[in-house]
Amino acid sequence: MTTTHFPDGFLWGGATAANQYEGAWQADGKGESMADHLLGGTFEKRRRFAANAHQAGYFPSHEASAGYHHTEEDIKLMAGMGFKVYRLSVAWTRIFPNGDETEPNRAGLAYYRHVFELCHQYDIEPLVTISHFEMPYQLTVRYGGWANRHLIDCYVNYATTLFKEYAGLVKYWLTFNEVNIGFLLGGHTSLGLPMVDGRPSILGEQDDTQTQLSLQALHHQLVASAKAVQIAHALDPNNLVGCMIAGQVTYPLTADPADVLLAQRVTELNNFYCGDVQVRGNYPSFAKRYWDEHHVTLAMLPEDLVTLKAGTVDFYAFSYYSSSAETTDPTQREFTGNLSFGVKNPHLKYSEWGWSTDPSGLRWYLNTVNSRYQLPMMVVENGLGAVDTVTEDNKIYDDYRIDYLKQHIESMAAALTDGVNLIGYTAWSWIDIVSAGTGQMGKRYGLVYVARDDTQQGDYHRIPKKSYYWYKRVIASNGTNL
Ligand code: P53
Repeated sequence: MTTTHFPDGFLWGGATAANQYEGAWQADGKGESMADHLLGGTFEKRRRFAANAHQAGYFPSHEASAGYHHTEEDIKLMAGMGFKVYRLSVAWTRIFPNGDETEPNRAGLAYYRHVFELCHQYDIEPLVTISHFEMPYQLTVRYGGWANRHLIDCYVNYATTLFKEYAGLVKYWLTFNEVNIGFLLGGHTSLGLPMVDGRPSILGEQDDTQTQLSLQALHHQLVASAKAVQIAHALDPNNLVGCMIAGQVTYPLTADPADVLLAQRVTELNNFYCGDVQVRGNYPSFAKRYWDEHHVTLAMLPEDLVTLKAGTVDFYAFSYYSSSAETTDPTQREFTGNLSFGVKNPHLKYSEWGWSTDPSGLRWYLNTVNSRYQLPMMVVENGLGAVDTVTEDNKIYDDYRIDYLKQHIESMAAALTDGVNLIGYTAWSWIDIVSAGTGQMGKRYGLVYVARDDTQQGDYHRIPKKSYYWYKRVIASNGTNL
């Protein structure tokens, strides 16, 4: 048992993303995002992308958790837990419906202003993800998504609009959610690449052509991110801008040196390809080998290297859910879960969606990143997607979720004793939302239940779960009463 030592002012809170939480996909002038075009799926049945978001079928983000219509109630619920920070994303399409307008949509700006003002009334600091898997669909239609350099200008205009509009209201920013996930998943919708025959929605097959396209798109995102960092700093020195990396912990399955080497290579590619660019301002030394192996030639302007160097982030934010294992033994290869990588680790338990529970992995990751970058860190996503049952008297006893969160908070406390500079933690998600990977409401992450299911039944009323009251105690005791 570790004694917990969370620093004073530690930023306890929770997170959401607009496309998974807000719904109201066409309210007040909002345009269609990539996420609005994704149909619902399951663990077994992958989500598909539809060119027409008005066609028959279930598009989970259209209504999501109806957060847009529960603003006051939801912020009050967060305040009830004693949140110090609320991580949310701005839907780009509420501000620029097509993504490339010059003038923003005033109604969209007003909505988030209201959200941020309410947060401050309760002393909750907003932490804003500028782009969380919800880029405007028209940027794909008109330009082919992030593979087109023009997207940098569209993003910079959008980010600059946010920095100016919310000056004094928001100081913590993240440029792109899980910026590393787009190419790892072989052309995720966050890259906005055109979809062929409904694919790749999520989890495409990776071939070199797709790697080329994904890495080119990613390069543009990294340049856009670095430009945004510089603008944020120039406009207000109080702005703190972070990267947001999907934290990928990969162990060697055995002590066979070939497995150890493979795990190291996977770890470096998955985390440091993007991390090094955003934190150190240049591509890591292994990038060239990787490009050569996959016949990738990136179109890069000389000025890009200057931009990347000048636009490094102030803190390192990441998500952490589970760890993977890798081996060179072909007989061990099997599919472990949706959107998870590697092979099954016999030492770990897996969720209904095939994600391992590994709190030690979080300590490993915090230490690994700390050794490499020595930056303040924030865990901005961590949680358990599970099926919840509502009792006859309307209660949800989610002891499994409490257990998961408790173990990970203990692991953070242990990492603090190792000397890492951890400044915040936002549970994913503090309220039930649509799963990004499967599109299900039934894969619930919340500390608050939302009465809505995958058959589209339910009136969205909110019920605090057992974990809600538990987390309130954790925050009140600054992480000592777990
Ligand atoms: P869901 C892949 C692997 C790890 C995390 O995931 C990932 C993804 C991409 O989906 O995404 C993050 O909802 C993401 C959130 C998402 C959360 O993990 O598939 O930033 O939007 O909801 C959990 O269970």
